[in-house]
Amino acid sequence: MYHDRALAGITRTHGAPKTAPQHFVPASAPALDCAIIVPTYNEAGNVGLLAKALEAALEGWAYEIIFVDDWSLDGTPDVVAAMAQADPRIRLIRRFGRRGLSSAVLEGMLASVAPILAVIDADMQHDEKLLPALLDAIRGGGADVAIGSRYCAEGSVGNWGGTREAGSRWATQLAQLALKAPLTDPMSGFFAVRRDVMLSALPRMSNMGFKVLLDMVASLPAAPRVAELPYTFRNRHAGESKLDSTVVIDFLMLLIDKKLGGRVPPRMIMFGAIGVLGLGVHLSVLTLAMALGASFIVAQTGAVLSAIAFNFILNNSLTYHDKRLRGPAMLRGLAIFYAVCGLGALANVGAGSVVFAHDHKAWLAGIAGAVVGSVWNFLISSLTVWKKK
Ligand SMILES: Nc1nc2c(ncn2[C@@H]2O[C@H](COP(=O)(O)OP(=O)(O)OP(=O)(O)O)[C@@H](O)[C@H]2O)c(=O)[nH]1
Ligand SMILES: [Mg+2]
Repeated sequence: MYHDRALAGITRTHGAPKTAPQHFVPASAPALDCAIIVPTYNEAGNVGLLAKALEAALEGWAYEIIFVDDWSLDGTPDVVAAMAQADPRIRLIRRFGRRGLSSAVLEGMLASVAPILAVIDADMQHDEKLLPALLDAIRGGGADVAIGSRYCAEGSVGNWGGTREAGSRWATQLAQLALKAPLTDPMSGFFAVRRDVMLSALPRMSNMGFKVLLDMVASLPAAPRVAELPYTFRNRHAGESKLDSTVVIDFLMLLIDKKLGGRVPPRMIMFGAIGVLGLGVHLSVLTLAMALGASFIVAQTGAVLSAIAFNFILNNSLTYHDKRLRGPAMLRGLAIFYAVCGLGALANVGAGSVVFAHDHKAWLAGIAGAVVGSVWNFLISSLTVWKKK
């Protein structure tokens, strides 16, 4: 029998056997106290230093370090593989054709049977000397989640620029919207969690973007007992940051997903919001073209074509930034998007006509047509234009 109810639930959903073999007799003491999950993308210059620092910090703990690498091309997997050959406590998971910090961390966690799971960045920005205190907070039974915080007590973001610090504080405030209990640093990438607690959050996690702690805590069935311990964020040791402007989009989509309880895909909300902006573009082009003396047919055609192109460009760089089309693929995508939206307009008129025939309310028929057309555009374009990955 599985003793872990959350795991048993997940296993059943995916059709695995309901009972485990009975003949295995577990050793009295667990072989592992904890697993340290390290997501990596092009961190060849950091992983060796981190492994050494973790070895020193975790003296006395039975641990494993799981590096989860998304096919780095700078040699990171080779460095980790060499370390894993020399030290059986080090493991490597490689993922091909995929990127994503949150999903990498989760897959690393799921690959371990250790009762406590911790996460630390590869670039030495997190103070590994805090790890024993984080792990102890959980092992002692006082906390379900223990977080290294830059914003509590004497914690600090180190020498960040003003803009990044302001952005992080703003996001931290906004993140509270999705949480049942406030956290001083919900955006922290440095934390430890009891394995069964993580598993109980898993079915409701959005699993997207950079913010795995926020996603996990917001997905727990009940507010967890949290320990927040201060540390000072250090400068990246080697390599480049993977943070770019798209993390803001991912963050907003994560918040939307949490606030709506996962009922409406956040991409659909984003697609709809861009559609509303597109309406503004449509009306502006129409007005301008008519003011310049164009006939209605010409002005309206120009407005439709511009609004569709506007929607395509914004959706390509925001809603689907993780599947962004570039170069010739982008032109091909735009052509398909025009075709999808053309059919969407037919669906719009068809649905509107049905409602109008039934109700004779033009505004209701107009809204019904627009909703059907927009949902069509979203669903079909996600299956045709931005389908890969
Ligand atoms: N597996 C995997 N790891 C990633 C991915 N993106 C980032 N990482 C790792 O996640 C950790 C955090 O990424 P960073 O780029 O350091 O992000 P950050 O610390 O918020 O930003 P900086 O302060 O600029 O370093 C690092 O260990 C990265 O190598 C990814 O797509 N897949
Ligand atoms: Mg970093």
